[in-house]
Amino acid sequence: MSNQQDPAAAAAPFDSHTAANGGAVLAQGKPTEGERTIEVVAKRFGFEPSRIEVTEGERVKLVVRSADGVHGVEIKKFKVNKKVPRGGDAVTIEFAATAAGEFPILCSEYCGDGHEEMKGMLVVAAKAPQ
Ligand SMILES: [Cu+2]
Repeated sequence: MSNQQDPAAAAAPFDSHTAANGGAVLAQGKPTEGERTIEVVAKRFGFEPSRIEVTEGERVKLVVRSADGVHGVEIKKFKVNKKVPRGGDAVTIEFAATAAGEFPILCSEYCGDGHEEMKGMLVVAAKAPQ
């Protein structure tokens, strides 16, 4: 047992990272304040994850790849509609989740017999009152 004090802790008596980001970081890659990055895989016939949860007011960055052929990502509420090429190249979609609610994520490129069933859900949680 040692009573030695950690010199770094002694030099920094205040916790310098207070909740500037609200602690809501599931993001991958470099953290940008107020932005959430979510990796999505589009495949016949669904999105992975099929349910994406964010908070009202957040800027959302979807990095979408196809696991097979051409697909599309459409979220009408936020005027998102982007083609996802075959071959796995990433497509980046950025938008602000400016309204709370549940919004369908659709495939906007016909991709086969299950195309109509290819749906996800964007869930935007209402911002907690300050
Ligand atoms: Cu599709």
